[in-house]
Amino acid sequence: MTDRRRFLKASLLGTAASALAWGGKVSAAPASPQVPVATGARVISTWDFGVAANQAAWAILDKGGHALDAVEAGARVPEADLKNHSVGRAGYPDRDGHVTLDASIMDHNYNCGAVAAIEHIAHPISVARRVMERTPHVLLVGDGALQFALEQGFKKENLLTPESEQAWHEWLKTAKYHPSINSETRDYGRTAGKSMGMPGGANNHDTIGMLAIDAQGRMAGACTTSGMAWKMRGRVGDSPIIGAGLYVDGEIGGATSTGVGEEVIRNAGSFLVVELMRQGRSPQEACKEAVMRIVKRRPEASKTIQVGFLAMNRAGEVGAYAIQHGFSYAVCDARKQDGLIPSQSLYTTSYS
Ligand code: SD4
Repeated sequence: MTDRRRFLKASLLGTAASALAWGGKVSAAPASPQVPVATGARVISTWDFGVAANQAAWAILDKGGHALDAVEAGARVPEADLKNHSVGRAGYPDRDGHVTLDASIMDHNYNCGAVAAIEHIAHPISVARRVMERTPHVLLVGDGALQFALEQGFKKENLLTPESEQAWHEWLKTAKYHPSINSETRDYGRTAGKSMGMPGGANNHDTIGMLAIDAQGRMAGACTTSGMAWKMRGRVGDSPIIGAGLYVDGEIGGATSTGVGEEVIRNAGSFLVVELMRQGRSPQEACKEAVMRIVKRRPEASKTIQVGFLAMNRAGEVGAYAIQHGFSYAVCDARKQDGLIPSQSLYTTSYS
């Protein structure tokens, strides 16, 4: 029996069992559109650093590997990159100088795991996977997440590099928290970083969100970040919140987000994108609608913040949309391994 047939059978049995248990009727879920399953593997990621991440994921997908292994391997690339100050090791710290990381991972069968505000561990995505596979829980935070990681054999290290520490000291001179829109160092970036006194106008946010579909049609997603630079101690963004920064439904597709996490959490953003796809929207239409809900609810705030969504349905169709110009995403499949695409956005010119 294929994975999908086994899953369908299990969920039908599960639904029937719970209906019997409480003696009531199960209200019908909205009908899923008949989206055909993709015929080949594909992986997509947020931002330009997604190109390298995709290549690591592709090395697994190309050999017929599992989408879950692919997104984990891909997400580890920016986590290890010392030049990347928004993910993993060398991530910019909070306003008190602590590097705290958030990550989540999800497969096509609603299995998911996450860690939030974890310190001293360079690969939170792999800890998130262990939470998923080796605990009865979905989310571990702070010291508890660290304790679990150490028990699992992860290495404790200092994640604050001299460069990040210097950037933090620069920031302390004004100590103003104004999330910038995009990274200046990105191909499609802008210059807001400079106003924060960061060396070279370095960015204060950019998360990697990845979605993959493998040769067997299984989907998985991963999301990992150091969150907003100079955030309050203990602040957690959307990235480790299943349904906000990441959501995967093997029947429909997946979505992930980048940008100001508070706005994404308020709108259960990635879950919303997947539900819109369930109702028949294309990934592109679903991402646009999710962005427009944020804009509609907070029209003034949305002029100065960035939020971007990236989605792929189980047919392998891809879409993205952002509030501000400058968001990009990388697509990799058998035809092309290094594609980088500028996302459509509401505003096409800069506000800053
Ligand atoms: C957060 N969404 O912590 C993350 C940050 C981010 O692009 O995506 N930046 O809110």
